[in-house]
Amino acid sequence: MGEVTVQQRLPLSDGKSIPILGLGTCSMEKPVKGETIKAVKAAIEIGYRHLDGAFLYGNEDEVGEAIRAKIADGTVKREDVFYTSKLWMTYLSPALVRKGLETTLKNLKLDYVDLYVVHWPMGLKPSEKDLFPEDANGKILLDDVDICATWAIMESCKDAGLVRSIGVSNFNHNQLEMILKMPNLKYKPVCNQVECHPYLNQNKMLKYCNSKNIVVVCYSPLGTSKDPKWFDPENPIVLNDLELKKIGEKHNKSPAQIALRYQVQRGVVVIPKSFNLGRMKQNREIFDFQLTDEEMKAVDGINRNFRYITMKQFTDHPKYPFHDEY
Ligand code: WDT
Repeated sequence: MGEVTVQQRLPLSDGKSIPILGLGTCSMEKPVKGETIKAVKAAIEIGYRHLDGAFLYGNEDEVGEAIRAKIADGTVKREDVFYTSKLWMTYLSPALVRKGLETTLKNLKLDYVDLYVVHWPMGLKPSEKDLFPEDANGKILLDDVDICATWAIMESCKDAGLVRSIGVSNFNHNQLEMILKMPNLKYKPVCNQVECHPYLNQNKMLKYCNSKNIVVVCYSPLGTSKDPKWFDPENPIVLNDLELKKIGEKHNKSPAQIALRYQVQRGVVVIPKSFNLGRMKQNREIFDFQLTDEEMKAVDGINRNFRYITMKQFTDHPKYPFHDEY
């Protein structure tokens, strides 16, 4: 075990690379001031070199403070830490992309991010004040932005040195295909960050992305939180799965560790969120064992194409990504 394996990286199509394990930093459920600083510092201390954040999460100031503190105390250099941020839906129009990124950089007090992704292919009416702008009747204001036009500005942000790599999130394969077919495409998306876990294994998306040299980054690799905002009590619970339990017992590992190992072993980046030191450590103990081919197949076999993050409120959006099969 140790640093060499925890800090294992996958190559990106633009010549850079990404650590295969990252720490999710979304704590919107119950934001506690100072909690993000503490968690991110602890994560860096125990070997995490990849943090996944977003403007949406409202804590990039704390993430930035923690990274800067661990640089100042000599634990890491800036180039050792990989930070991902995401362009929020109200900033998709070409005139606002750069502003979205600059706001993130200002909150972080960093001069670049390693990876910047388009959080969703769906635009919302431009707003610097609301994440979900509404009209007077409380109806959410959608905006049908041309994602290729957004992408062209993402490219210029890379050329300006504000980001090292650019990617997308929650795009279906037709939306990815639209970007790849842009007549003046300068940089391909290096990744597509999508929900992925044993109950939604994304085999088709993974195969498509592999064929295009696009890395799949999987969010909610353990399933998702119980926040009633997006969790229905009827939902299945990945971590209670008997197959994962059974495989775990053979290796003296938890179902969570099996679910994470499954992803890294098939070349997928995982970014489990935890601000609990014990679980942050557990989520990192996945490089000292291997699943057999049969065990990998058995995990594949429990797929049920079950999505937790459906964004049901946006099914009428012209760019809603989940009407298509993948
Ligand atoms: C309310 C607000 C519902 C969670 C936002 C759904 C949720 C994006 C994370 C995220 C959303 C969303 N996260 O990292 O935990 O679907 O945009 O990145 S959301």
